[in-house]
Amino acid sequence: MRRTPKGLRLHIAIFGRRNVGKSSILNALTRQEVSIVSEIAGTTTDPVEKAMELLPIGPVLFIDTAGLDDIGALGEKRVAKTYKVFERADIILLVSQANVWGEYEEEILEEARRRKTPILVILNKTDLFKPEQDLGPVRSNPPLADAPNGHRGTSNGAKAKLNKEKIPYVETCALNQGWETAAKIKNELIKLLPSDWITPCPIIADLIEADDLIILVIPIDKEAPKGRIILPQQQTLREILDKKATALVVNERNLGKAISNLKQPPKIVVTDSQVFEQVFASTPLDIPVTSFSMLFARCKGDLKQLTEGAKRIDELNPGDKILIAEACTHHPIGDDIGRAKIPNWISERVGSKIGPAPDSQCRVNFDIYSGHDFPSNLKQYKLIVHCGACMLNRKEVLNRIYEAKSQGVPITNYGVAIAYLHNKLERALEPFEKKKRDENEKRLS
Ligand SMILES: Nc1nc2c(ncn2[C@@H]2O[C@H](COP(=O)(O)OP(=O)(O)OP(=O)(O)O)[C@@H](O)[C@H]2O)c(=O)[nH]1
Ligand SMILES: [Mg+2]
Repeated sequence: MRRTPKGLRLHIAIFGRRNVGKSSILNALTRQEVSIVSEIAGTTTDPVEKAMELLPIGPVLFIDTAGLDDIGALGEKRVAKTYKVFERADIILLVSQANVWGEYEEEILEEARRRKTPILVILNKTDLFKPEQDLGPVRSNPPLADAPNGHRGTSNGAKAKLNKEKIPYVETCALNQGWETAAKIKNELIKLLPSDWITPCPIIADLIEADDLIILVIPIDKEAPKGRIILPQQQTLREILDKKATALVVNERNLGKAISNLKQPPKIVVTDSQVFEQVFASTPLDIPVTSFSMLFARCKGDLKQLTEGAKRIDELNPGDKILIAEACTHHPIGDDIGRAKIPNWISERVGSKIGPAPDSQCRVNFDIYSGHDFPSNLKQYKLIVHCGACMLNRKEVLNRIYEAKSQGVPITNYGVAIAYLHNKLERALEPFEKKKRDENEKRLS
């Protein structure tokens, strides 16, 4: 189970001020010394990740962060890194010292609200505070100078506030009741599980039926990883098998022959975007065809918005800046799809719009970002072209789409852009349109 890819894990991020016990909570939950714990504020610097199987929830990725009240030039950088973690958190654990509630805690609550991320507050270090200390209402903005520990609010005050706002919380002592702490948190976590975690959206299962035959076209080129097929292809294959349907896996060279050898046409052909053009050309028009990227754009992102984004390619002009965002940090080889092929196709398209002109005048500028690095100022871009994001969880993909939308920048992804650039978007979308039509018909009958 430890091999479940990160993108498929529930991301649970731990936030709070320095020294409140965030790393102790992580260690209690994992029952391991994953993060260094010390009484020195600012012990955790970079986010610490721990993948594990958290029963009964399943594969999760815990992310311990640096305190949001970190100070100094380095502190600022750490806080910025911590903020990045909000983008991929499916659930937020806000740890506060039991008697402390102030601007930092409010800030985390606000961030969770803004992103519609479920949150659980952990009032830790209950052993340090006697009930008689719990007097007076919470102060929402205690001056930091008063409190390395922000000793202003009281846990009663904090609890009253949380109760009033119906924010779930647990009270813990991570120091010497690790097991109890973990049990309390797990109980509450189960109640907060996002619905797309409980019922994940289908990749292909809703487009096919038992006994259908599906052809998957998987080219084995220089970019194919050694000795295996990539995650989206594995996941699609798994769903076909779960559905009790049959998959025929071919490379692009054998597709035509495979189709003509069949007694019945396949229900659908799904291709890797690398050989999109060839596969669309050699699949008879009466057989539905789409790409793995289109399937994933639908289940992981927002197909409608990514489609609208692709259509904006024709509005680009020479000199415009485009952001290419890749989720993984692979070494580009030869004609890399994101670094060479897509930029070339887009440049050609823009070039053809302005007619004969020296190549230098047709150039569109591309910025490439990879990993969790996604620029915060998107307004400088006329378009964002994102990879299929198999390494990111859905939350992070949706967050990026949301960010792009809120800054008014169109966004598309590799697969949708490739379909559009080859003038095949409509055909690639048809299987999804057909499904919608069938559902409507069923509803009306
Ligand atoms: N008394 C008491 N001490 C605790 C409790 N939980 C953690 N501590 C102690 O508080 C100190 C800070 O704990 P950490 O887990 O390192 O806190 P953190 O929030 O990760 O701190 P930074 O990484 O510096 O932001 C350590 O000395 C812990 O042993 C608790 O429930 N009660
Ligand atoms: Mg820590």
